[in-house]
Amino acid sequence: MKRALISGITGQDGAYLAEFLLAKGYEVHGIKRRASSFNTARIDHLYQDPHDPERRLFLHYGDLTDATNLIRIIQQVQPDEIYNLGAQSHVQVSFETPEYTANADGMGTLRILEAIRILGLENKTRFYQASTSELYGQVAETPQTERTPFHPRSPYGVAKLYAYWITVNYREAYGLYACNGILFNHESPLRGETFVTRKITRALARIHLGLQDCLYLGNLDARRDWGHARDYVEMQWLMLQQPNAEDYVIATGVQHSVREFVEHSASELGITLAWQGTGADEYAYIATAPNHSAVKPGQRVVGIDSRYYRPAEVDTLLGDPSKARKNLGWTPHTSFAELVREMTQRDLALAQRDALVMNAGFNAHSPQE
Ligand code: NDP
Ligand code: GDR
Repeated sequence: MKRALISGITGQDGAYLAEFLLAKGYEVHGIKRRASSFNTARIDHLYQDPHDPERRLFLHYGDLTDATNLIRIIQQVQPDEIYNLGAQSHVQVSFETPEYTANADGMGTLRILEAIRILGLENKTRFYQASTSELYGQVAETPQTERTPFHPRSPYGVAKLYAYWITVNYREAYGLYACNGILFNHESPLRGETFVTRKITRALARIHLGLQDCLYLGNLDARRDWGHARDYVEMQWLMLQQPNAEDYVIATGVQHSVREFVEHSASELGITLAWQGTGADEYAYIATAPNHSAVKPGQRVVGIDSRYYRPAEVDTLLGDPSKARKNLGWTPHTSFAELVREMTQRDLALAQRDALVMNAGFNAHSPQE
């Protein structure tokens, strides 16, 4: 039985990857952080009774900023594969916590690679690094490939640039099977609520049911290549099953703006929007809505809040996944329309649950970004 260790198992990708590897028959170990409240909601459905002798999912307390802890976990687990998905992964937050982001996202990667060496696991353990299209930042060419030069635009992007190169360096210097998946944005119903796609689907569902008044966003014209996380974790695994370690771009090759995402999600709820104004004064109001909706024509439901503008923005990203298609036979299964539909419908179901709870007289307050 193969053994995998996942840092960031409690995150979006960690949850999909753990499920994927368990289905493939792996024994799966994950690193979770100590938090003041439960933080395993995304993997609770995979939970197995710790007393079950057949169980194949194990969680270890740990942190990418703690080398001693990483060495101990890796020594104990002796993994065949390590997936380094753990990170402070929010680009805007990285401007507010740049040193921590560098420590967890940059140095954290080095700590795992060094642990593999210290423990003499160079010939046993394969390493996957969660690299990102944020490396391209101010893009030098479109679409972006494995050969496009990097120009990151945030402390997050710069920390991930270090992680990218240290992964390449350990491959070249010590012969480690170590590779970078340069993944473009990927989303799902498990996406963190403060990333733009989930923020949109969650807010529009709540507005539709009368649980929220308005959705405030930043740059509506940012363009991204959005895929589904479920499709992308398959690729993370495939990259570690090859004869040679190589780096791959993972993307759909299709791009949309934040504004288009808003419009698609609204239309999933039967709502059409109309836009007025420009720049920071732009807003969207209801053009048409179904009779059962809490919103009415003319009502403003999307506005701009300059808090969500970034000190340096990545305006456009579009990936070319030809190498992954050719060498690994990988293609994404989920279209943009299907992704928006799945996310919107899931958030509508969650909002309906909150509405039921509130109508029954209970408190159902939900944090709003
Ligand atoms: P999430 O933010 O959903 O998950 C991040 C995970 O990392 C969580 O489990 C989090 O724990 C954990 N984590 C954060 N800080 C630390 C730390 N110091 N030590 C240990 N664990 C930590 O991210 P995604 O699942 O979306 O992304 C997975 C990886 O892929 C990340 O590295 C991200 O940067 C990268 N990436 C993501 C893309 C995307 O579009 N989703 C695209 C390209 C790259 P907790 O639950 O306790 O917060
Ligand atoms: P990103 O994702 O920065 O691409 O990083 P995010 O969803 O945060 O932003 C995408 C684009 O939308 C614009 N935007 C807003 N973003 C947020 N979060 N909130 C808003 O209100 C808002 N309004 C407009 C942003 O300016 C940006 O242009 C994600 C993360 O998962 C990274 O970890 C990963 O490496 C990259 O994707 C690829």
